[in-house]
Amino acid sequence: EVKNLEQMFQARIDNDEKIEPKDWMPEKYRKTHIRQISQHAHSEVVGMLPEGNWITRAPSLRRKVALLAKIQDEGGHGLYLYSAAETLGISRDELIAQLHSGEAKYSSIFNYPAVTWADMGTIGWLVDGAAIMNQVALMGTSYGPYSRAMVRICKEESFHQRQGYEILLTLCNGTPEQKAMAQDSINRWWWPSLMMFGPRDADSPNTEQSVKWKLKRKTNDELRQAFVDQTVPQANILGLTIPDPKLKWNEERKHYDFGEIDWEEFWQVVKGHGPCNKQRLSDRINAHEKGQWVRDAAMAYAEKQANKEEK
Ligand code: FAQ
Repeated sequence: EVKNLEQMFQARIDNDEKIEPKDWMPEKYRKTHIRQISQHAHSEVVGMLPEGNWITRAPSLRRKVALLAKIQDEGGHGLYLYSAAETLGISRDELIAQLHSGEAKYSSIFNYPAVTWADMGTIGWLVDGAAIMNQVALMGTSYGPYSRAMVRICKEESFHQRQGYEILLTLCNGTPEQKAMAQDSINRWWWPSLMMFGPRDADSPNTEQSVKWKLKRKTNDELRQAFVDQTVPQANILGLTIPDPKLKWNEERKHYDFGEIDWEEFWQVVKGHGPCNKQRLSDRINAHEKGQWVRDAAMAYAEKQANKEEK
């Protein structure tokens, strides 16, 4: 019986139909989606922290306004994604508890520190750039609520990316010190950005099944290669050097060849031992606890409204 249902389910996916919350789905499809969508949501929310560090130190009012708007967008993305995960039968409280206990992951990239203003440019350019590469593919994902959330998120991310690139363009056209600050920032963020796409396909336990279910429309290595190909010409316009001596156009493959990622560093960060893992998690837990009064007030208000309606 279940086997039959599974075959029919796979046939719908092969036929490019979207799966909706009330449709029958294999338990593993549900679990895998809760895992990926919630980790994506956690990444957006934790991702507010490195840039939050610079709001009060932005060099002009205009920069401050744009940065503030971008960070607010990230919070919004987290909320859509938590809502999409909730359609799979898990509560937001459970999801947040999984983040706070360390059971659920969030993107490795947000465990690196943002130490100069140039990092605001680089995060927008490289981190949002990598996020867009991944999320444009996810617009075609098979689960309806996730796919639809991606449409708006991608539009907002492209504003974020241009916002970052413009910060770097300004620095690169500025004084030698400003250009050096931009170069230093690229040196620190380049490799962690490539790590955002996850392990090599050969070392990725989830890819094969996720591609079959069209949760993933492209593999980790395919997206990483597309990101490198897209980003190198943008670095050339800035006049910045990508810190990879093996980076070279391969005329036969029509792609850039690039050096090996430090996978030891990647797994250390994923397992919680990166430069900022402990700080990020404790900042999140702190913010959640300090926000208890807001949740209490919202609940009290909702109850009052419900009582009014009854009368
Ligand atoms: N960091 O078998 P796979 C943003 C884990 S963008 C940490 O390949 P999968 C916007 C993986 O979870 C960033 N962990 O896994 C923004 C799995 O562990 P598990 C968020 C990683 O899921 C910009 C294990 O390794 N974007 O926030 C990472 O098929 C600027 C084995 O890996 C998304 O989440 C990593 N980099 O592929 C915000 C996109 N890579 O769960 C603020 C949606 C892998 O079995 C500022 N997610 N792991 O315990 C995806 O596309 C996929 O989940 C991948 C991983 C591609 C990330």
